[in-house]
Amino acid sequence: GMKKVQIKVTGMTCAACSNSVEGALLGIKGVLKGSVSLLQNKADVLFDPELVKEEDIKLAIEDAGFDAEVLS
Ligand code: 9UX
Repeated sequence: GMKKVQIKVTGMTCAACSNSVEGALLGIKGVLKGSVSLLQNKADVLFDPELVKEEDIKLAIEDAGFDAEVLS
């Protein structure tokens, strides 16, 4: 089944930042949905745990240039 994870994302200062995080999330094989809140410094991600791990999602956000911490 699918899993959800909430990730704290820091370093986003504008809507283009949150859009690029969202693009990075949606570019990961195994991520079905990714919505990023600039104001709440959060990303909600729906993913297939058979294809991708929470840690990989965190690393993809960091590769996009932001700090990320898995919350749940
Ligand atoms: Mo504009 Mo957001 O450079 O980094 S995309 S502040």
